[in-house]
Amino acid sequence: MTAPARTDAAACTEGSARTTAELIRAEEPVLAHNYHPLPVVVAAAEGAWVEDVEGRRHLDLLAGYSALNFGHRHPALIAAAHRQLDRLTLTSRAFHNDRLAEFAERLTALVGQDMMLPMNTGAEAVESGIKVARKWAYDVKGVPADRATIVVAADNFHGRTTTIVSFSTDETARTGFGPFTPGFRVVPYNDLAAMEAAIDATTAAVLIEPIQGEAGVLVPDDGYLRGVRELTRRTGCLLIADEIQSGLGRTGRTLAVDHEDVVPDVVLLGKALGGGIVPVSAVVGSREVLGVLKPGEHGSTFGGNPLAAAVGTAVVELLETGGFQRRAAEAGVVLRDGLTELVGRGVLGFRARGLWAGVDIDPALGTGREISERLLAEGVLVKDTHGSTIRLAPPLTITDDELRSALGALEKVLGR
Ligand code: IF1
Repeated sequence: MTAPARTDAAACTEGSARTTAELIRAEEPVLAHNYHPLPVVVAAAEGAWVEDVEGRRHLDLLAGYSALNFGHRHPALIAAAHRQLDRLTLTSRAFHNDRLAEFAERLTALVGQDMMLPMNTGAEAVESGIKVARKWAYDVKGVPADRATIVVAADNFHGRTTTIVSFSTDETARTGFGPFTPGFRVVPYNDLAAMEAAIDATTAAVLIEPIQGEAGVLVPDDGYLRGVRELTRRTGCLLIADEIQSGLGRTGRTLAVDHEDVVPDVVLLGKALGGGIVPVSAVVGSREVLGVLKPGEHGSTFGGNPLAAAVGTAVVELLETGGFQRRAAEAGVVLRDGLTELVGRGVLGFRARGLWAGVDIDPALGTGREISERLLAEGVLVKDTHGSTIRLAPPLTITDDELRSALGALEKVLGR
């Protein structure tokens, strides 16, 4: 794989104190083992490329699980962060800061909603969306106190907090973390009849991923999202779209729900909203819904901080022209065509939308983890999801040539 010239940032890794093996070994006694990372230690990055402590270059096809949609250290985002670092980083929301109004104005306009609630991580946005939906159910819909229910999809992934794993169907994510939060009903994804059967007078909302990321980039049938929108409107409950991974250009549109012209009552955003620099998330929704919050009822020390707002505004600015969305759609054709070539040659099948694909590898060739390790040796970073499925989610800044070379590495690893 021919990598571009080393970045100036990469040069700073020269003479790194310790090797890959030494750094991995050093983590072992002092770092909780909640991950099993690939054996690579990244030290610098730029665009779609990372450089490890040995000076090896790798194409990053994970992009921070879609937190790096604009590539590593996008110049406009880094500049916005530097400008703000030199002025003001945190006030708490006990006081106003001069960055939050513009962030709220431009983000709500970008996604076509009235108001936003700034948080930090995706899970915080999901938790906040759950709290707001329940409060809307009590204050607006008239559901009896503490009786609100929320309908979710099987194989969902919405984060790792105790309440969120309460409605996970992944035993690995749940086991050992009970007791769990009540008030959630799980129905099969992509099944409108099952969803309708689960909705009743207590239902505050339906919470779904427009495309299920961790489940393996599961794209629902055309019309499913419109069907959920029609069903929630008819039954008087909210549609909450978790766009934390699928949003902000990843699928070739600003939001994944845009592919079906669906406008949710609440949109949850995170990951790429922070530009890969700081954690930034948001609950963006209608005035009727977000208007239920009164002072003192919800909050966060860092939510809406001026550094996050400055970076978030720069991210919104990148998306306002539609250029990144169009690029993801165009590059998605290269990705889809390349994967189609590999079907029957080690790839059993794949699901893709924009620059996002879940690729099912023939288990006879190895597990997703083994394929990821072989791709690492070829200079390509990917992450397996479950079984023999790998997820491809490069930065939207990746070039066609870089994408084709990554697909060539996959073809080589498959050896068919
Ligand atoms: C990990 C994957 C997992 C998300 C959606 C909310 C959140 C996420 C649709 C929570 C976060 C991350 C978490 C990270 C790996 C990654 C992930 F789906 F992207 F691959 F785990 F399933 N909604 N997804 O995808 O956002 O609190 O993490 O900011 O936990 O290992 P967060």
